Amino acid sequence: MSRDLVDRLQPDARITVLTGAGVSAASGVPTFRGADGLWKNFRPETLATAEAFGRDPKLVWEWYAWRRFRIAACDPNAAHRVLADWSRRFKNFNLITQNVDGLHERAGTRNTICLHGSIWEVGCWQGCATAPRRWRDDTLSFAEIPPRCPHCRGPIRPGVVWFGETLDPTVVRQASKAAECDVFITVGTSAIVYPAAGFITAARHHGAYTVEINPETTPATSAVDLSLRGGAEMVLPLIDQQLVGV
Ligand code: BV8
Ligand code: ZN
Repeated sequence: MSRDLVDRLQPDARITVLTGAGVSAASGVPTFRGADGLWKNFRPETLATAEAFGRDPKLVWEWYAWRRFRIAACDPNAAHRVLADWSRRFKNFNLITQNVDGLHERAGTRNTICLHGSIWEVGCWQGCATAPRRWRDDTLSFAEIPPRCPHCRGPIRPGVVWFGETLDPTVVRQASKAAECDVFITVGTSAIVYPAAGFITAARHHGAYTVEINPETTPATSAVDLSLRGGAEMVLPLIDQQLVGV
């Protein structure tokens, strides 16, 4: 394992990790662009939009219900566990995730910044005055599709950020702050979706030592200092074993 990286993972170093669907692949959660990402031959980008929901909320909810059931049967893997442990052991640790599966939280990770929301949250599609912007509801029965808003009986929508929708400015500010760090590790992302992928170059501009962990090359591979080819569930425990005195 590269000494360059291990030597920089000092107890008081500012460490930020960006994760994508690849970190949950070993848990059995389908990735977006992997072969298992397709649902009923729909490309995720075509279903994860407000237009798609407006056109056919039943179809879009069937997709989110399918993902909820798949994710509910999955557990955090060794990659999630190492990152959760690091979030407790390193004083200045932040985790920025694109994942909506909640597995980082279930692993007990502290300082998690969820860029794209959570599949376990919902919101009122009409944005009625009485409903909070988002609320957690991991017990939706789907007896009725689309499920109904308890305040206005209009449809509710998944609490995720869809393509073409802006991210929560508070969350973007937190992630931009976290990109000001000493070591920035991007794990299991194809680095195609923005603004998420932009934090890799932002960290570089802040002088961070940048690392990629991915079995495949991505558009970020040529932009980082170190690119480690392998599964997150293998590579992160290997790095962790090298850490002494942290
Ligand atoms: C926005 C929630 C303002 C929903 C998601 C600049 C340039 C180009 C385009 C844009 C741009 N700025 C904005 C855009 C448009 C768009 C965008 O980026 N489009 C892409 C397709 C080019 N961005 C937006 O719309 C964003 N909003 O910018 O608002 C605006 C509005 C309009 C116009 C301009 C600006 C909102 C983006 C958020 C969308 N919501 N998710 C849901 O989940 O249902 S994105 C979703 O897709 C995920 O959250 C994630 O972000 C992305 C999937 O990427 P990955 O997670 O990386 O997964 P993927 O399958 O692609 O790759 C997995 C990787 O893991 C692979 O590399 C694989 O090799 C690796 N892997 C596999 N196994 C393992 C592994 N790695 C490690 N270990 C393993 N075991
Ligand atoms: Zn409502």
